[in-house]
Amino acid sequence: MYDNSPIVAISTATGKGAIGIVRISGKDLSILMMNLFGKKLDDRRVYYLPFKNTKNLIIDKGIAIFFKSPKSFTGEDILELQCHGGIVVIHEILNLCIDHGKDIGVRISEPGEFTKRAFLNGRIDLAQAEAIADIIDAVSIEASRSALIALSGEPSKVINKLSDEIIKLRVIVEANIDFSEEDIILIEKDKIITALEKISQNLTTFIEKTKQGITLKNGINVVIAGEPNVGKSSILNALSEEEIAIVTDIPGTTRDKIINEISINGILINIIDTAGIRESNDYIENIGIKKSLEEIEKADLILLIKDITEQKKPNIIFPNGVPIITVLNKADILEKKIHITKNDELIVSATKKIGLDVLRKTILETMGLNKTEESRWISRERHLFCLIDALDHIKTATIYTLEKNPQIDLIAEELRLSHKNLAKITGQFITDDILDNIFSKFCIGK
Ligand SMILES: Nc1nc2c(ncn2[C@@H]2O[C@H](COP(=O)(O)OP(=O)(O)OP(=O)(O)O)[C@@H](O)[C@H]2O)c(=O)[nH]1
Ligand SMILES: [Mg+2]
Repeated sequence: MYDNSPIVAISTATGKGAIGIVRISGKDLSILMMNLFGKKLDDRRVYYLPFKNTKNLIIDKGIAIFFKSPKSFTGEDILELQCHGGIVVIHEILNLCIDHGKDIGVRISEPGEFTKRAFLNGRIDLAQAEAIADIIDAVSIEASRSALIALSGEPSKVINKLSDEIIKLRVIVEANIDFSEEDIILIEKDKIITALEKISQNLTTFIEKTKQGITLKNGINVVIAGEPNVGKSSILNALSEEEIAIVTDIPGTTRDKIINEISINGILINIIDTAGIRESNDYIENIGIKKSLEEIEKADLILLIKDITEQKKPNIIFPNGVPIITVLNKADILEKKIHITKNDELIVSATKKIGLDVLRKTILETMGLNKTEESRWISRERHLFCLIDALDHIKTATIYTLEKNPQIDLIAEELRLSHKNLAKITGQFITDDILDNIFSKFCIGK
């Protein structure tokens, strides 16, 4: 049970602004409206009214809009007051809402409480609620667009479809619990295996999309690595279209890691330039090299830069599973016209700005984000963990089904657990502490 007393909050950002919005949500706001305006406002009508405090002093004049339950964001009555955006004014409006709302127990909302109510009242599911925070937190235009797709409920539709498939299969499996083992082997085994494989495939595809969605949310960490003097900092500068890092012909110029955020096709990329890796006796340079190796370990993608005129095999151990794009720099010296070698190495010139578009495109392609897909949505690690668990249970169910004498109750239990994990994403199955954890990260007033 949650405390469902009426809540109020300033919904606009802190600080001075042209307008400020105070929002109140509660089961029934009739008494509050009577206290504030001496009348009940009609649903979804725009009013221009004085906002008076309990001593009848006009604090401001502004717009009031009432959204009647259940057709409102929270599913409760909502009253929205738009006033001038002065810091003092807006706080006074907040206070007068609390004073006028004493009779019905109006209190200041907790972070994310409006959205939490929208979820608890069935206006949106949990994945959609999270998408609202993701729109607010979006770090790139693509992240914001994809969060909007998540808010529209597209990923939830896929999850619900997958859940339906699992439930259907559970019904088939459980219908066999009363039969003998031989019966199931004869009648249903192939059907169950086919259905499990299909669900497994669909889950795997969904997991891939979710990984991309997480990348969209967080941005891609691209680490530029290689030997000293190959042009790593020059590539950082060229991709940033700004002279950020110091470039000299002295090997060992860069020591500290240098991070810059760029956008490729609206997607956030954190480019990290690091110290060139080599055997060195220089104390400071060695600290830089250690930092480089740490960054390489954490990278989503590595750009391995080589000097095209003196290609050496760099003495770097790269982590497993992290994609690497090999870039042969200083192509202008050789006057090469091609952009990609037989070994998929990109040929560029940082100083002459040759091959940079191909490099940008390859970065997105390698991360699976090259196409502007209509159905790309933002995602969270929480969803990924639930999906991986859901897939694990389907795999275990498959192993049980393939056994010589399958135990129906074990298969049914695995299907139940798989479904439960999917239900966690949309919030049909969720514990209070997980909910609190999700909504506590929202801003106040949302
Ligand atoms: N001709 C040519 N020279 C380049 C190119 N890119 C970089 N250079 C030169 O190569 C030298 C080293 O460039 P940096 O960008 O500092 O190389 P780095 O890999 O960051 O070097 P460290 O920080 O020492 O590891 C500089 O003199 C650059 O001007 C290129 O595309 N063509
Ligand atoms: Mg450098």
